[in-house]
Amino acid sequence: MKPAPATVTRPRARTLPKVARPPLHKVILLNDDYTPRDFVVRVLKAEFRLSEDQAHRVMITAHTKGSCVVAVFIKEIAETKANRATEAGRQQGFPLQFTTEPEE
Ligand code: TYC
Repeated sequence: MKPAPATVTRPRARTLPKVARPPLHKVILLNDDYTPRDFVVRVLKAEFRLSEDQAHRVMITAHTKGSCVVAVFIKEIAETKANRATEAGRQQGFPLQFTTEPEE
């Protein structure tokens, strides 16, 4: 009788958890010449739950640089929040604009 071949053991393939994360989308605040600064801050606090301090910084960044990323969310939430915030300005007659774009 031949001896049984030596058992070859290989490390088990490592099972990586495949938890797909949804791609995130940025909400971007755009500067304009007409919307009052304190109104922009108020919308940022109300719609994005930013603190007074965070909202003021985001507003000033958009004011000086032209735009500022406010926050990131899954696509649907980003779009809903951007639309609601833009609509809040429109209701008061301001051209305040929020846009969204996928995060790279
Ligand atoms: N530029 C506006 C002003 O001088 C204020 C402002 C800041 C408007 C940021 C929009 O995203 C904005 N009254």
